[in-house]
Amino acid sequence: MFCFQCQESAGGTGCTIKGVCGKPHDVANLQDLLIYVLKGISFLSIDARLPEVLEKRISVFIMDSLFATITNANFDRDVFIAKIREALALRADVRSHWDERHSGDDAALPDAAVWLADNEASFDAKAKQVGVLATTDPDIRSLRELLIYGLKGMAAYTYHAFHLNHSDAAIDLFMRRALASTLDDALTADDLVALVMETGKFGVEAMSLLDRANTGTYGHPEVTRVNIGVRDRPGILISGHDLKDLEELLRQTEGTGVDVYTHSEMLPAHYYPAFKKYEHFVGNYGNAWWQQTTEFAAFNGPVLMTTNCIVPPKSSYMDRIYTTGNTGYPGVRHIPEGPEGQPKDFSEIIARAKRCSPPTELENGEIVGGFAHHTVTGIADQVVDAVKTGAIKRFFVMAGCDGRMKSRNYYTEFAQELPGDTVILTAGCAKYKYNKLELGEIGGIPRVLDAGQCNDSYSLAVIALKLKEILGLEDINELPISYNIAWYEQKAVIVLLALLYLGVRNIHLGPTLPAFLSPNVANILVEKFGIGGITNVEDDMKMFLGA
Ligand code: FSO
Ligand code: SF4
Repeated sequence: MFCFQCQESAGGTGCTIKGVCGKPHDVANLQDLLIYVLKGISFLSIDARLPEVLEKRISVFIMDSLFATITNANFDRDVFIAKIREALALRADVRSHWDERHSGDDAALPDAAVWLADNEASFDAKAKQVGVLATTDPDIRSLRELLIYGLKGMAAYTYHAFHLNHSDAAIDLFMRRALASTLDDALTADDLVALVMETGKFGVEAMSLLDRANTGTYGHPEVTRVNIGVRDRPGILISGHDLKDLEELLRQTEGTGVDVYTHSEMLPAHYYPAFKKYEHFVGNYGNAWWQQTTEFAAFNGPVLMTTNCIVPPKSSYMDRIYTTGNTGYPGVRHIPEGPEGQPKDFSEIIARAKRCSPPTELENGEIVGGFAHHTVTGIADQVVDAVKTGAIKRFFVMAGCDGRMKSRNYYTEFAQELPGDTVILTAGCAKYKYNKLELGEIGGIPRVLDAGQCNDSYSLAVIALKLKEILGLEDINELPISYNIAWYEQKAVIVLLALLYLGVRNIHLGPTLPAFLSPNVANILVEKFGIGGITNVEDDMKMFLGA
């Protein structure tokens, strides 16, 4: 195996024996093979006239498969074997249409479009040959993978939108074009840089689509105080990003005597008006994904993982953790899709909860959030006044991810050291590094404004564009906003590419720069976009504040 798609890759270069995340080597290889077949499907689909039903099948399959290969989403070998079989069957269907317009000669096609096998041993053998290292030029490899990781993040967001009946054929077609382009040895580094930028453009579209899906279905997030304590009834803890799963769980638990708590990236669900009517929707339990092994043990009740990030479960709670959607872990019960568009059946989890003790209290009090674009643009005049009077000197976008590395304590310290006339704009699980600090307010505006999940980084871009408009600025970079972003997995990659596409310069990315950026590609990002890393709080503070 060779995987370097996340920030915690072994030695900062790549996992080669087993993932630091816990991904076994055979699963890593099978994920590579699945992506390889997706490239073949994409290649054939671009140049074939396909019936609408097949177009749809391809789009959904690509979206699902890319999402399943994101860091910490799915560790289940059987899932990937089944997906590879399904991919080969789908590719055969696409091929039959491709043949209608072409000579049908295999020799003219890339291997990804014709390679075939029907047993696991052959899958394992092929998987070893088609991974990241199959591209030998380090810069081309780096750009191809940057592209693929951006697509993975994009797919995660379109997946959630799709399940709320929102899709965009232009995004789906771009995904295919981008996947197929990674098979084309004639493309130069410049061509690939252009495609990476286009990925950012479609990243903005994907986040906007999901924003419309979430707000159109559940209302606009409102400023909300979220309880972080517990009650004395059994509970279910729901983690991940899927609001539809949460909605179905809340409906099915109503009146059962079982409470529902959010975990990690599900926290922002509390900001949506549609979920406020549920009296048994108690609060948020715990912190960011990486602390789950201790927090899930203490929760005492069942846990539902709707998306990444799963840490390999401890035996103490292995029998009460469940996966759904694109997540999976061997030996963990998976809740399947409901039949023919019906809701998923969570009755087994609810029955399990009733046999459990209430959660052990980890902390108590409240945290505040809900500062997505609708809320903040609603108080834009107040914000602009605060900027004009100098009450707010600078905003710091500190969105992205949290993670295990001790070096991430930098972000807590950075938030603490920021002067009192600055405001943090956050989204994603990065917030857990500072969302429980007492950082105060400026004229009634909290100094940490949480927009929501990592996909709600879109809101931060909308807010920036609105401020630019009100202040009559030419360029988004003239705003008093600095970007100090923490990344971990591929959703953060698409957020980064989206910000670059929107013209944001001088983004600082930490705690380390991606291992998949070759020195030359990293240089391109530095020269074209002013991307930088982080050093230490004191020096970075001086650099950001121009002191
Ligand atoms: Fe975090 Fe995990 Fe939302 Fe990611 S929970 S790390 S960028 O999946 O998606 O912020
Ligand atoms: Fe390693 Fe990250 Fe890949 Fe897991 S996802 S195998 S930790 S690089």
